[in-house]
Amino acid sequence: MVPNVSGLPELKRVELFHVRLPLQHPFQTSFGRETHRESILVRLRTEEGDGWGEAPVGEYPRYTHESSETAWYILSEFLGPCLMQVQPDSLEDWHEHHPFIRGHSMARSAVIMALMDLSAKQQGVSLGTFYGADRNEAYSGISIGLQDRTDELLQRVDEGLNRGYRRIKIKVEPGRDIQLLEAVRDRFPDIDLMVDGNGGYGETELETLVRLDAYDLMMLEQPFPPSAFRLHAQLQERIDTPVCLDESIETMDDAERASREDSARIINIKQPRVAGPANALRMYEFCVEEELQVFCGGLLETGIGRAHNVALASLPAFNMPGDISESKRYFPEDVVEPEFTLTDRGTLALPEAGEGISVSPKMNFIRNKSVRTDRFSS
Ligand code: OSB
Ligand code: MG
Repeated sequence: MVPNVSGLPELKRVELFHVRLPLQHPFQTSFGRETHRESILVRLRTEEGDGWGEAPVGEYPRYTHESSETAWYILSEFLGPCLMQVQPDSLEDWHEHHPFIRGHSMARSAVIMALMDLSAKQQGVSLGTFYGADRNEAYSGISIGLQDRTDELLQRVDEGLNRGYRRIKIKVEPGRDIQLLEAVRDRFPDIDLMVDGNGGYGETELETLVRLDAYDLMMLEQPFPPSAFRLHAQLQERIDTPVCLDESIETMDDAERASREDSARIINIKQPRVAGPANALRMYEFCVEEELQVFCGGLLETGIGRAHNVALASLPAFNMPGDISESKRYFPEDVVEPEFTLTDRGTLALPEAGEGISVSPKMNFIRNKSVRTDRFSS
């Protein structure tokens, strides 16, 4: 259930940070290669403390139409100044009074995240508890990008398993799929394994994708482009492996369509892609009712977005390990302390007795990594 957010403290200031962090390893998918992570951090300042959110947009509009440039535009031109004018007392208040903006879910999500963080802190509970979690940790898995060589991929899988991750996801693309799975399964016959195509496949590759059914995969994520509901349904009909939709699902209507048309058995829920935690919680409830499995995805977030992901993925139905790994897998240094580290249970845990996001942003480091900042006050 979406928690009741009301009686929010007066906003003194809105601050935006466009950060750029080097990635520990370049991340390559069927849509491109990234060596740095760009993200927009939102800080809502009040006398009672700060609320934080993140739009993990990336430098280029590849995963969705959003990029650091568009999210900066939406947040600095519209949402930031408007927050000061509206002074939202509740989420409904914000929804009613903020300027209507079509799309740009990640920019809008960052604001809703920050309001949720403020509200949880005001009530003295962690975000996970605020959302109805019954545990203080999220099951953790890793997502490994395309590697230049197969032996490098095997090495990365081996490292992840040795580190204690509960399952491995590998990226695939046309021409680099069956041969990768042969190699991984040959070396690691029994591990929990999944693949993600990031929309790189087309109708002509349907037969190849059907052959992936033989590799005992936990799921086959988003092989076809976002709008290809029918194609995903055709594939799902022919394989036992559950199809999971990521890029296809931006709204509740999309989730309903996937359910109605049997395009998938699993929905990858990412708060930024569905315009924030309130919608993510609604989608979670819908999936539970419709007996769709939920999976918590990630977008190479900094510690701030990661804290929001851990909170969501602590909800009971998230019982598959999500794409939520420790800070050091992504960045040499993270923007929060303590950094996220893997527990010996293969989970990411939030500090006990934490409030809201339960981690502290490191202001000097954030300023240092900012390529631009903006602020709005009353
Ligand atoms: O498809 O899940 C994806 C990162 C950027 C864009 C899309 C995706 C990803 C990931 C990273 O797979 C998962 C993570 O944050 O660990
Ligand atoms: Mg994906």
